Formats: sequence, structure tokens, C-alpha cells
Amino acid sequence: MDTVLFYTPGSCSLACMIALHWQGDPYRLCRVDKDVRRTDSYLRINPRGQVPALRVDDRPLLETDAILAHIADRKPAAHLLPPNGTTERDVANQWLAYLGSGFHPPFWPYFTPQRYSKDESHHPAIRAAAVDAIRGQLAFVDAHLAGREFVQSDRISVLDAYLHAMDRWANKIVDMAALYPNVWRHQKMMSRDPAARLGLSIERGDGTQAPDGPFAGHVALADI
Ligand SMILES: N[C@@H](CCC(=O)N[C@@H](CS)C(=O)NCC(=O)O)C(=O)O
Repeated sequence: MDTVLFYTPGSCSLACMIALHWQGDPYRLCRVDKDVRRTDSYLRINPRGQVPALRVDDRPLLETDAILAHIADRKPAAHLLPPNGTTERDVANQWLAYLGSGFHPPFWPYFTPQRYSKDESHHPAIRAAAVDAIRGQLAFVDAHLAGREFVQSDRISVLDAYLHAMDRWANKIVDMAALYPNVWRHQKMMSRDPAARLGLSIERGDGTQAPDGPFAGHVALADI
């Protein structure tokens, strides 16, 4: 399968990068920064102009939770999610949906208050409300992670990659170590993971092709 992940540094697409690396099939990356995400070429891949998007052969697949489930299900032996049809998978699906539709959304008004009001004088209040909502999500996840190493059971999964891609955004917003020690511990654990480290180095622009790894380099949008 020809697999291309469209990503923007600092975004939730990092989760898919980590998952692809864990899964192990060859994949290429296509970096699409803000200006590129508004071009016709990219809007043909994702009409909403967002990342991540995955292209598998000629088929685009959108939405982080669906992409992560696809990556995991491509190789059940990698155990990146529990098998379909099990109670454990129902719980994992619940976490995938929560991370996408519960944990992620409060960051949107924090980072882009202009989408919620054209009146700049409203932006401080929008961001303050967003911080409250972000803190609520962090408290929920922190309580869940008490006494646990991973989001689900005793095994690392795409859920951990998804949480890691997003909870890093909160580091500049709240005192994570003091207020959310379990999320902070999880973040430290993930930051030592070789796939997460590779993903971040690629995002910084100094990532090179891992000698024997599945990352097969970048492809230009124009060549897709
Ligand atoms: N529901 C989408 C949301 C994706 C999303 O919000 N992506 C952000 C980056 S983390 C983005 O592309 N923002 C740019 C924009 O919305 O224009 C998903 O889960 O994949």
C-alpha cells in the first residue's frame, strides 16, 4: 500500500506519525503548512483544509480517530488497538472518540479565537473560557491516569500517541507538572519513545530517514 500522511508541525498529526512508525509499514510524509492547506491541491485531499489526512493508494482518509484505527487495524499483531469485536476495543473506540471530540475542541478557541468572534476585544474572554475548558479535560484525563502507565490497560497503543500529540499544547498554558502530575508523567514517558522522538525531529526539519525504519522520506504535494 502506498501510504502518505499529510502533516503540519505542532499539530495532532503527530499522533498518526507515531502510530505509522510503530505499525511498521513503509510510509511517506507530505508537509502542508497553513498556506498550503488552503490551496486547491490540498483541498482536494481534505476539503476542510485540516491535518491530518492519510492517503492510502488513491483513497484519502480523514479524521484522526479514523486514521489511527485504520493504522492499528492494518497490523493486528502490532497490538496498537485491541481486536475489533472485543469489549476492550469498545473501550478503545470510546477513548478515540473522546480524544477527538472531547479533549481536542477546547484548544480551538484558545489557538484561534478569531474564529469565534471577529471582535478582537472578545478574544481574551474566549481564551480564558478555553483555558477553563482545557483544564477540565486535563483533570479528567489526569484522574484516569492515576496509577496507570498507559491510557488503556498495560500496553502502549495509538491512544497514548493521540494524547501525547495534544497534551503537549497545554505546557505553555498551565503548570502541567504541578496540576496534572499523571498527564505530565505520561507525557515524559511518551517523549522518550523513539517514534515520538523521530516525529518531533522530522517536524523540526532535522529528521532524516531512519536507517531501517518505515519512514520513506517526504513527497511534495505537487507530486501526488
Ligand atoms: N476533527 C479533525 C480535527 C483536525 C484539526 O483540528 N486539525 C488542526 C490541527 S491539530 C488543523 O488542521 N487546524 C487548521 C484548521 O482548522 O484550519 C480531526 O480529528 O482530525
